[in-house]
Order: sequence, then structure tokens, then C-alpha cells
Amino acid sequence: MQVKLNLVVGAVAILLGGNAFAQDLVVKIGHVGPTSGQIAHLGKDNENGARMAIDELNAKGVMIGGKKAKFELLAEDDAGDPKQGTAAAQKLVDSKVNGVVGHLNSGTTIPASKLYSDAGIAQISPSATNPKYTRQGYKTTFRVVADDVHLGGTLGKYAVKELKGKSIAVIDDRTAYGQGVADEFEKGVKAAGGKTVGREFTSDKATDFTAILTSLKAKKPDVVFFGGMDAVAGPMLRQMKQLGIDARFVGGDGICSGELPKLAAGTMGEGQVVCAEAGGVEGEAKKSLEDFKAAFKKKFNADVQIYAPYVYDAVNVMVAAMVKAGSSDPAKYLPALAKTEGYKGVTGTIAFDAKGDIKNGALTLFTYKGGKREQIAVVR
Ligand code: ABU
Repeated sequence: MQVKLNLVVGAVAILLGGNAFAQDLVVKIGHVGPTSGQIAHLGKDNENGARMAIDELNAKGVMIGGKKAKFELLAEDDAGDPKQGTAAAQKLVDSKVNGVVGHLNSGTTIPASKLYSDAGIAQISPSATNPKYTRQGYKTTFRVVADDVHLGGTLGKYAVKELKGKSIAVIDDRTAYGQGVADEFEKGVKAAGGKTVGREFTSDKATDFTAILTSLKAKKPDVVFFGGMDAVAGPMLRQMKQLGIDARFVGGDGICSGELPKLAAGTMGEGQVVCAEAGGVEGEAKKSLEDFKAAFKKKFNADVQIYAPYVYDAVNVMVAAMVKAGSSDPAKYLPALAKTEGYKGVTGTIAFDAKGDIKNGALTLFTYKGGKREQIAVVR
């Protein structure tokens, strides 16, 4: 009898390809980011953060409701395009994922959030900073970074008070992120008693900024703020240099990547650029982040660009809620996720407010020297 039972168990294991035992719980985590297009380097950075979390969770062996969980990553590319973003979201909904981490861009995250909300699937964005994302009244939206009100407002005040900007020009890329963060920057400048001398816009696909930069040059700006991503900021810095615009260049998290010096092709002045990542750690907590970055480099042979650690934390905080609830069913673990308090991640301590935003979110101000990102300060 025992021999027969062993044979049956063995046959089931073979049928399952040796990947999962019948009693295992398969947990599907969706990830969406632009792994093609101009900011593919940022999309891949995010996706690798998710991959790292999933691989570690599988190696560790996590029990959910008395079953051993086997985590699967369903990674989708939205190319940073809102239409492709909703198509990717629908694909994940149809695949019955247990949760989603993403998307990277606000312009894709916000429309996709309706689909996840309608399907009751938890979504944690590791990088979309437009405030609207968590202000739609959905119970499924969470964010582990600070938003553009915090980012833009802080940078606006910094441009006036620390950089002593007297003539501040603003450019945005007309995306949900770029336009929003530029608006908040302008409000921050005004709140600090400063003034803006001009506002221009471009697109997230543009490569030639001669017309708008020439128009702003006539206003003799000492600070230029750009609301957009690093793939546009790099060529913009090159063209500012060609046109002889000698101004500090300030931007939000979208330009604050390790890749920016390369994209600016050596035209970035020492300390010329000031940008802010929408998170940050200080003191003893820095070690966990540094350890993560070293392990990431070892695994992927690539440096962290911006948000891989936040994606890693987002996956882990979602799984921690599943463990606590004893279920990977979003309807069951969503209340536990919403009540997350004091979760110690590599990007700091995570707790969510009533909207699903991170409580007490930090910002890290950076500049670039010798082609490398250099931290200025962590502010709250
Ligand atoms: N937060 C900057 C990049 C992503 C976004 O919000 O569009």
C-alpha cells in the first residue's frame, strides 16, 4: 500500500515538472514597467528589483496559510505608454495575478489602477509619484515612495533658498509625472518667495530642444527645472551647453538616475545638477540599502538606477501581508496590507496612510560629481 502511495506521489511530482508539489501554493506577482523604449534602463532596473525579491522568497521558503508558497513573476512591458499600460494590466488581470507591483510611470500607473481596482487586485507602485494615483478612492492602490507634492515642493524651496535662484525657468514633458512635478515645483518656488521667469514644454520623446532653450536663454535663467525623465534630460543638458546656458539644472526623481551622466555625454558640470529620489534612509538603515545594492550588482552585473530597491520592498511588503492574512487572495490580504506598520525594508520603514501612501516619506537630494551621483541630504 505504502509503495503504491509513494509511486502516486512520485508520478504527481514528475507531472508537475519537479517545480511544485501538489500542496504548494502558486502565488503570481505581476510587474509592469517600460522594458523597451527610451527609459528601458529604468524599466529593467525595476523589473530586476522584483526578480531579486521573488528569487529570494522562493529560496527562503515562505509559508502562507500552512502551504509552501511558490512565487512566480509575470513581467510585462508597457513601454511607458498609457495604452500599452492598460493592455498589460488587462493581461495580468486575465492571468489572475495575486498582486501587482508597478507600473513605473504615473502616466501608465493611473489608468491601469482602475483595472486592478475593478478586479480587486492589490497594486503597489514603487515609483509613480503623481498624487492622483492614491487619491481616486480605490482600496487597492499603494505607493512606497513620496509623491510629487513633496518632491516638487521641496525642490522649489531648495532652488530659492539653497541654490539662491533669482531667475528660475521651468520645462516639462507634458506627461502626468512631468507636468505635475513641474507645477508643484513652481508652487514651492513661490512659497519660498522666489519667482519663475518662464515655462516651456516638450514631450517625453523629443530630442531637439533648441527652440524652447533659445526662448528661455533670453530670460537669463540661473536655474532650469525639468519635469521629465533622464532620457530627455541628458540631451537637454547637452543642448544647454551648446547654447551657452550656464544655469543649475534641477529635476525630480525621473532624472535622478545613475545613467544621467552618460545620457548628458560629459556635458554636465560638477554639481550643476540637483535632483531628488522620492525616498531615502539615514544612519544605521543605510547599511541594508548598501547591502542590497551590492547584492543587486553581483546578481545582475548592473548598478541600481533609481527604484529597484523600492520594487524589492514593494514585493516583500505585499508578501508579508499575505503571510499575515494566511492567504494570497487579494480580498483576504488587502486589509493586512493596508494596516502595514513598521515594516523594515531596505528603503526604510514602511507604513501606509489611509490613501495607501507611505507615511513619513523621505526624499534624498543628490548632485553629480565626477560622473557619479553624490548624496547631498535626506529630507522629510
Ligand atoms: N516618479 C518619476 C518617474 C515615474 C513617474 O512618476 O512617472
